[in-house]
Order: sequence, then structure tokens, then C-alpha cells
Amino acid sequence: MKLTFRWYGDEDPVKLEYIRQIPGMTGIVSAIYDVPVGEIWPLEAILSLKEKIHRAGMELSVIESVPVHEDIKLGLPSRDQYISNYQQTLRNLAEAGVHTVCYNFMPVFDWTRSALSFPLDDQSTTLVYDHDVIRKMNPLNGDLKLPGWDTSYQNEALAELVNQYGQISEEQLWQHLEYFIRAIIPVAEDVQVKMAIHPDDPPWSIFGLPRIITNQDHLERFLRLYDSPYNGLCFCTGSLGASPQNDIPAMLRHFGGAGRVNFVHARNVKITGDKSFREVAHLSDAGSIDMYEVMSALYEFGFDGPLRPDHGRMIWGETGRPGYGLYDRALGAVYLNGLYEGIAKSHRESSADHTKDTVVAKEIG
Ligand code: CS2
Ligand code: MN
Repeated sequence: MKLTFRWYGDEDPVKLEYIRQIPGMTGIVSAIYDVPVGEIWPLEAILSLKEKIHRAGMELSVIESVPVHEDIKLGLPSRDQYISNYQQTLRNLAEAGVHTVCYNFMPVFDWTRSALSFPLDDQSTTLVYDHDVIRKMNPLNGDLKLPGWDTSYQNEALAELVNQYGQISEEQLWQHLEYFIRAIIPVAEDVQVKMAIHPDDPPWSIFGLPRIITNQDHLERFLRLYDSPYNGLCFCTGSLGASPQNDIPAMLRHFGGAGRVNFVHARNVKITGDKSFREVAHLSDAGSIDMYEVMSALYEFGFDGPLRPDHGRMIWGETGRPGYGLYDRALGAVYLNGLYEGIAKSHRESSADHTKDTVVAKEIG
């Protein structure tokens, strides 16, 4: 696996040189943030991002995300132009040497939480989700702005957009996704860009909007839309793991074994009730996901793609973008790396023992 870290560009309070100081860190996950959604990303902009990361001693490993224009998700006639722009962006990324691209297909809102700085027992703060609170929230009144949301919409435009989805069923959203995938993946194959869809977070419908990338059956259905290693998953343990029905290590073994995991987000969540959870430290003991099993699964299927610690808590007085501080994500990276080293070495030792046994057996025989 290749250890990576998300960086939000020059605006990010977490500097590239700090990221570089995390042991084992070699790759950056980033994006071009000033091109409007749906427009082509200019090659020069990608090259200059890549160059900046190079100068800091790392490489641009993954783009997260090339956002999918809402007209594509809504299946409007204008989607064809946006799809052709998306194809060109993929070609430009490949030309600049980027070969993994993450995206999601969530209508209007990206990841969603009911509170951004909930205090845990140790006084660190974290992101939490409580469905009862979300149900009473009106996303249109501007009260709630999450770091992952596109804030370029004015309230009226947002209301209209949410309204447009009123007529879209889950099945229709699947059709629109299929249309997109069938157009995008042949280009991705051609230029060898591995596409990685991010699961819906949380993995259920919110604000009455359909969400479909949520569980094992749906991931299966998604992969069948186009059978190619270039049509793969960003396996986000925290997003999928918010639902107790998702057995994370089993799903990872299943999809990874089939060669369809192109990118991994490692994050732990603690399920606190029905459709409620809080984000916690990466450590297995802290949450509902067994990170040892997650890393073992990656080792077993020989994952050689990028992995990043996903969100972290805010610790040691750090302020900044909720979920995306330096310290807790750095601790997460070091922990995950440590687990992986332990797993890899114990496997090597036991297979060395095994070889020794067979040599002895042969000699005896
Ligand atoms: C989030 C998302 O869970 C996550 O990784 O931070 O913003 C994620 O980057 C997007 O949904 C991917 O398209
Ligand atoms: Mn994620």
C-alpha cells in the first residue's frame, strides 16, 4: 500500500512540509479547487499542483475529487457536455501522470454531520451524526455548512436543486449513474486512470434525497455496471461502517480480492444508536471497526494502491477544517502503518518458518 494524506491546497492550514514529516508519508491526495464544477481542469493547473507537491518531496497520488455535476446526477440533457468535459479532465490528469481519481455520486450534499465539534470524554472534539437531529434540520436555511459541501449555491438555487430531485427515484439515480459510468470508464481505461467511487456518507437517504452507494449489494450492482478494474471503489471504512449491516473487513476482502478496490479511506466510527455515530481515533478499541482486520485484509489481497487516514478528531488545541486537522490524522497514519508492518512481518516470519519446515521435511524424507 502507499500511504497518502489529503491536502486542500494553499488555503489548507496544514502545510505540505508538515505532512512530509509524518513517518512513511509519500503521497498527497488533492484537487484543483478553483475550477467551477463541470468545467475542464486545465493541464497547466494540474501540472503546477503536481510540481508544488514534488518540491515538497512527495508525489500527487490521487485526485479527490473530480466532482460530478448535478445535471449528470439528475440526468438532464446538458449532462452530455459535462460528461465530455469530465472525459477531457481525465485525459489531462493522465497526461500529468495522475492515475487514481476519486469521486462520489451523492445528490447535492457530500458527507453530512449533525455537529462538527462534539466534545469527547478526553476533551478532543469530533464530528458526529444523529439522525433525529438531521431529520429536524433544514439544509436550505443556511444553518449547516459542512466542509465537504459545495457552498457556491445561493439558497434559492439550492432549494430549486433539492426540488428537482423530488422527482428522481433511486432507480432513476441508478440509471443516471450507469449512463455516466458507461461514458467515463472507456476513457479511463484508455488513459489508465483508476476510478474510485466514494460511498455515500452516511450510507442512507438524508433530507429526502436518494442515496445508492451504501452497502454490499449496491456496491456489487455498481461494479456490474461496467466490469473493469478501472471502474472501482474508494473503500471508505468510516462511511460504510456507520451502518452495522456492513461487515467492513468481509466486504473489503470480497471487493479487494476481486481487484476492485482502487483507493482506501481508513477511519473509525463508533455507532452510538440507530443511525447515529461519532467519529473516533483510528485505534480499533476506540470504535466499531476492527482496524487490525482492515489492514490484514489489505495485506492478504496484496493491496498496492493508495490509502489515506480519513477524518480525524481535533486534538491538542488544533483548530481548522473539521475532520481535517494535522495531528489526529498523523497519529492515524502512524498507527495504520504500524499495524501493517506488524502484519506483514508476522506473515513473512510464519511463511519462513513454513519453508524451514518443508526443508526439514524433505531432508527427513
Ligand atoms: C469525505 C468526502 O469521507 C470523505 O472522505 O471527506 O468529502 C469525500 O472526499 C468525497 O465524498 C469523495 O468524493
Ligand atoms: Mn472517506
